[in-house]
Amino acid sequence: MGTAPDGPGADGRAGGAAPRPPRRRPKPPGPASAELAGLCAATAAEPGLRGTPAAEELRRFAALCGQPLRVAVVGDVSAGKSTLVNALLATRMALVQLAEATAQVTWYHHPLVGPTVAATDAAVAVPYPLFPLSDRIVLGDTPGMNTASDRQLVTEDMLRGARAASASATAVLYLCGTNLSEAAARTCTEFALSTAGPLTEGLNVVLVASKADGVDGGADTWNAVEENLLRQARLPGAASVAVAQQLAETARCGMLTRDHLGTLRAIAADEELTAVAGHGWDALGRAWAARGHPADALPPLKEVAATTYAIARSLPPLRAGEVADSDGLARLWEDLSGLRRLEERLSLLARHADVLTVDSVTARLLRATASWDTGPARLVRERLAALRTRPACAGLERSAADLALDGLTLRHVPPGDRALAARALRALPMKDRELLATARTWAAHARRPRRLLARRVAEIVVECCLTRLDSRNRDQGRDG
Ligand SMILES: Nc1nc2c(ncn2[C@@H]2O[C@H](COP(=O)(O)OP(=O)(O)O)[C@@H](O)[C@H]2O)c(=O)[nH]1
Ligand SMILES: [Mg+2]
Repeated sequence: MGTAPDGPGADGRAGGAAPRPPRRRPKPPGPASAELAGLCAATAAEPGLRGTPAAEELRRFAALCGQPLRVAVVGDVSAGKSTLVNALLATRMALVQLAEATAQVTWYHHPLVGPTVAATDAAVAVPYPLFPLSDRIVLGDTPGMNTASDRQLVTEDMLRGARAASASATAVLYLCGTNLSEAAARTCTEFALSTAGPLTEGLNVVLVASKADGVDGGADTWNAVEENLLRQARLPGAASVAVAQQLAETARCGMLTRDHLGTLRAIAADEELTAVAGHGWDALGRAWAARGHPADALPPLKEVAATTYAIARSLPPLRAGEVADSDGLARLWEDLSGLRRLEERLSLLARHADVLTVDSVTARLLRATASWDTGPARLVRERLAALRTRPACAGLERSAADLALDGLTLRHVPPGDRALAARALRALPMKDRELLATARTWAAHARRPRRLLARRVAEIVVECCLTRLDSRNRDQGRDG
């Protein structure tokens, strides 16, 4: 499946704005996930379990623990999931169309990761292409949530981790437009609860205000849309990002040509056309025809731009001579699309893949044990409880607290305090007095009556500062 990729330079097309895919090898989540993988594999090999469905499940969980962060793109039919997947892949792999298209979850992954799933009727894996984040995430395109058929069951099962564990997601991008329906909010909450650990509730959910080019009204509009989604989700750890994915796909996949640029330049050079450029295709089309321009020049631009949002916003930089060629136009549209902000959020989640993976696999494994025999179920529960005390897991709490610093839970804390906490948690250089001041400030935050999660994060920051001070004092004691 999928359309043929458009190679840079093919058909006179521009090279696009796609950053070069990394040559780096895929990065496993981290030491705690590796330890959990070992636990699963060792338990699967126990004499009492060999050959049972529980052993099979454990082996799949073990494989999951070795993969980069598994991110599923979820939302209604035609929300723009496949278009967003193409933009992130920087290649037109996923089939884009108005009707319901995707019948399986398709996992795109670095060729050196694998196999990410056992191919089934519910999921397939595609070890191609290298994409900008391919060393850090495995990306899943999913059937829409509101399909007329049973296809949405495939997505619901994947989110719940109900079918083969290996087909499940560790994080989701939920595409929802400007409003989050009650049903969508419920789906996000269920996913968050079924994958969360003690500190990670909702941190693995990103609400994407998709097709944001349809929302026009100045720079603050997208911010307002993002805030609105966060309020509607009522999920403290969640993040939200507005994205115009079709612009992103056009820019990233080398779809802009010299002809597109020529048409835009003609609009930019004409005051009357410029005045109507942001008012929709009909108004622009009428003015364009009235000025005697060829009728066949506008449709190709409409095809790659969707709405006139990007047309209007491209005109000032064009008139200022800031766009030299179609590559320059692609970079501008990539900026306008908001895709890079979404990639930054994904990179951040990938940096914390260890805790997100351990928490989601643990939560799912615990649920899986409910249908096992008591012996193996108890064994796994005991081993999971012991896992958290291992040295490999020592950094998990700090990692989760660091990620939570960004979210709604800690919005009430001044940004300066949060920045210091982040420095402390990431073990960045800090003077003794800075560590002490940070410990005091956050001890005060911990005493304020807030949600349990906010208090716990504050306590972790304090513990972290005091531990760092303590180890320094001990070092100095030894030196002196
Ligand atoms: N206006 C606008 N339309 C878009 C955007 N992204 C996708 N579309 C259109 O929405 C339709 C469905 O897109 P698709 O990616 O196949 O949606 P999916 O069913 O969620 O995978 C297609 O006609 C796209 O051209 C966007 O950023 N802006
Ligand atoms: Mg699709």
